[in-house]
Amino acid sequence: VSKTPVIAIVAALLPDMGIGFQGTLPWRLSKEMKYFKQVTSTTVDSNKRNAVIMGRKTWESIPKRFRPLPNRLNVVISRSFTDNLVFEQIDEEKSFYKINSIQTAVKELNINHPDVERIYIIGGGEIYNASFDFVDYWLITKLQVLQTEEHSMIPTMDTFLNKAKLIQGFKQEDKLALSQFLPSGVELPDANEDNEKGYHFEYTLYSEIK
Ligand code: FOL
Repeated sequence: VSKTPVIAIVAALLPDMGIGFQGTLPWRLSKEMKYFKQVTSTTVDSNKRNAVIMGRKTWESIPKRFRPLPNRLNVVISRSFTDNLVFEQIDEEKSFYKINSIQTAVKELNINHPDVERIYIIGGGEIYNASFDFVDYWLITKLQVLQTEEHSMIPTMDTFLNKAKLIQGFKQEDKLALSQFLPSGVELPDANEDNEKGYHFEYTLYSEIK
């Protein structure tokens, strides 16, 4: 895939690489969601915007009132968006496109959208696992369930990322590198770490091993 804008995966995951259960996120963490929104919306150049690429199931998991995700060019991937209409613009104002493959999506953004500053791949499992080979960065929120004496509340998961591919292809950058990677305006907590609803989480950056 030829590419100009930086392409980054944005994901929140548990230590076992779990990201989802029955088509949705197993947690509802408002601080983490605010970070997701800021990261994917903010650009350095105010005349540009970012694109978010997602699979059809992820699109359907976003509450209707929040989609298309505002201030971002939304691209939804589905194999059933086939035939000759590979790049169909559904609604110009709402900037929601549907495309039949992720490679086509990246290509089309490169060719027809010079106003796109960064491309963020926002899931889900199938899309992430198909993107390892051409993404530059991973913005991973590492979640941990805080253990209490009575019980651990680790949610049931049915969707996972490919850990081997992450470890073999990417290396974790330090905390400073994350703040330098993100446009100013994206707020990071002290030490890039936070807590909410029995979860501890750390915002991290991984870059491709060249
Ligand atoms: N990456 C990270 N770090 N956290 C996530 O929760 C996450 N979620 C997805 C992909 N990557 C992620 C996919 N799931 C919304 C809902 C689900 C979703 C992604 C986005 C959503 O509604 N976002 C709104 C804000 C909603 C709110 O304020 O509660 C948005 O405008 O981004």
